[in-house]
Amino acid sequence: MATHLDALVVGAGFGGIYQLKKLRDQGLSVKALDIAGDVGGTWYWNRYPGAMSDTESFLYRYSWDPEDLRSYPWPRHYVKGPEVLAYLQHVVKKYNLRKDINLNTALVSASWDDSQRVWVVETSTNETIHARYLISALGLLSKQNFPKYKNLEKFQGELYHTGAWPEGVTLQGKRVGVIGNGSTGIQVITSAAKVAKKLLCFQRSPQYSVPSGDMDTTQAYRDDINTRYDDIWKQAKNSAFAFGFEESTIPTMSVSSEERHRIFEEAWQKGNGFRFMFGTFCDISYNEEANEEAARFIREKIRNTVRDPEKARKLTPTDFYARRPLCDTGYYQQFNREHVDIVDLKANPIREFTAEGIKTADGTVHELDVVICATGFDAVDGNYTRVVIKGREGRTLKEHWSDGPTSYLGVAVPYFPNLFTILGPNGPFTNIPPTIETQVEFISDMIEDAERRDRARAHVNGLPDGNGLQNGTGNEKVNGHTGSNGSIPYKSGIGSIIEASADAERQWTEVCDDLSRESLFRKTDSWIFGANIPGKKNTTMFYFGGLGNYRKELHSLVRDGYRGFRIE
Ligand code: FAD
Ligand code: NA7
Repeated sequence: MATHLDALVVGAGFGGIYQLKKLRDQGLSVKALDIAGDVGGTWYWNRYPGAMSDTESFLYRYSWDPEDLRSYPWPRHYVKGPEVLAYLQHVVKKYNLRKDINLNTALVSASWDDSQRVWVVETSTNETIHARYLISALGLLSKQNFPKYKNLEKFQGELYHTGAWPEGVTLQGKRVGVIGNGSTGIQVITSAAKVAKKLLCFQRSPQYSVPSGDMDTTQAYRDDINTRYDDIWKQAKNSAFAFGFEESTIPTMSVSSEERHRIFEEAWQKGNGFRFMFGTFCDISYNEEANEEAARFIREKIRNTVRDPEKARKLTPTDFYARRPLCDTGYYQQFNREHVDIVDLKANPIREFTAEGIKTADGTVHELDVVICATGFDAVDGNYTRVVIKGREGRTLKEHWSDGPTSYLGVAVPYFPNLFTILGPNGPFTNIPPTIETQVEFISDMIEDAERRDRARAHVNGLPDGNGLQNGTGNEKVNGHTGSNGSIPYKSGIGSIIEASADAERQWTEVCDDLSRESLFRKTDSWIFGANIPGKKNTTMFYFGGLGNYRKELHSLVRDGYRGFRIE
């Protein structure tokens, strides 16, 4: 027997939790499911030592609960992984959401039934769910990238991926190898260096990283943030990256070299990767000369920090400073410890694993007790490739995305009516919670609009009011759940359709393509354009126009009666 819902949310991270709350508050019968054993998404899975957000604490949270915002504690300028997890668990508890979340349950497939206007969802627990709206909050960084090394299975030690870190692991006194030095790698390396007996970093590309500026918060600091919180969110949501600072409008070469150095040094002392890249000057991410100035400043810092010239040489990047900007809590400093070293994989690649450790091309077997893959994620569409989603006329999302993942606004895909993708392809590249809020609120408003039209239609036709109900009174309980306003539950019948047009998707894809054309990010291999996964098409996966402009676009298309959507 199938379960009938108005809406099903898949994923219980920042996105899924808010979406569940929002639609429940609108009175829909809604449930969420997550393959994980608890809520938290990213912060459930990434429990590796050193995990922390690189968005400052005051903006790595929801903005919509003013009381919680001002009272919930965050003792340092950056939230650590377990603190983010505890925060999300707290929100779920506070709003009594857990009863509507099925954990340890994966969405396996979803097919659109055009005659009934429902998504028919099959789960890993053999449940069938009929939902009028399907909202995927699968996360853009949650399908792990686990490189396929020869003889990996022969390794007798412990092997972990940072994105699926089990509880209870200790690195104390062990010989540890870390493959990868992106945002995650530098965090785990900085933490492991302090406890491991030996730490060997298998590095393919050196990275530019700046200090995070993490420190304890003072009461005065917190009071100041609390007083200004409304303005802080307003500024963040209207800025490009939503990291809580004003992005610079000054071209790098428009000031003297002394002034340039002073501005870089000030940002270095203050901390935060996004602030360094986008708060100092306006053109570092697309002007090669500007980029080289910033890169040179960081290279100099690396050379001045790392005492061993050979280690410093290996750690110093020479390519563009054009990946997601990193910040750290003393990454380069760890290489001044005797027991911490680097293997340069470009010069000396990994050949295979052995029972004892990792064998490199020069024939050395690096003996290790633990190998940590900090090798990142199949980002943005990675999670969608693990499930089968079939839209109108049996078209699968995989087919629709055969030339690279696309969507309208990052939230909707033509041929897939009533499917909404939180952080879908070509959404804004920002501090993520404010983008999630923007998308959840847009999706929820659009659903509310469609439901209102449906109720009006039902009223005109003399049918009972309530979410497209054509059968029943509108007051039945579905699986024991009634909407929080006491009305609602979906029973059966033909409901609304919300579908992005193919034209709107094409135009949005062009906008995103154009915006990234000049970016040096596009010329640098990383997950942002899909270049980190062997065989994955290198393509535009983000909107680089900034959150403020994205929100303006949403407002304008809503004013135009949801331009680009068919609402029926
Ligand atoms: P997620 O938190 O990824 O949640 C998605 C959920 O979907 C997961 O729980 C997963 O189990 C579930 N799921 C996936 N497929 C299925 C399926 N088929 N069936 C059922 N459930 C499924 N962003 C920032 O803005 N600032 C930061 O500082 C920052 N730091 C980060 C650090 C790390 C180590 C990582 C990995 C990411 C970081 N991010 C950061 C990005 C982070 O992913 C987002 O900020 C945010 O947590 C995303 O929330 P989400 O709900 O969209 O997705
Ligand atoms: P990233 O940024 O994709 O970094 C992955 C790292 O792993 C990076 O150093 C890669 O080197 C390295 N890597 C990947 N595959 C291999 C193989 N096969 N061999 C050796 N090294 C490899 O992922 P993160 O988890 O650090 O961060 C992702 C985002 O999550 C981050 O931006 C934050 O938003 C949070 P490469 O640079 O490709 O040469």
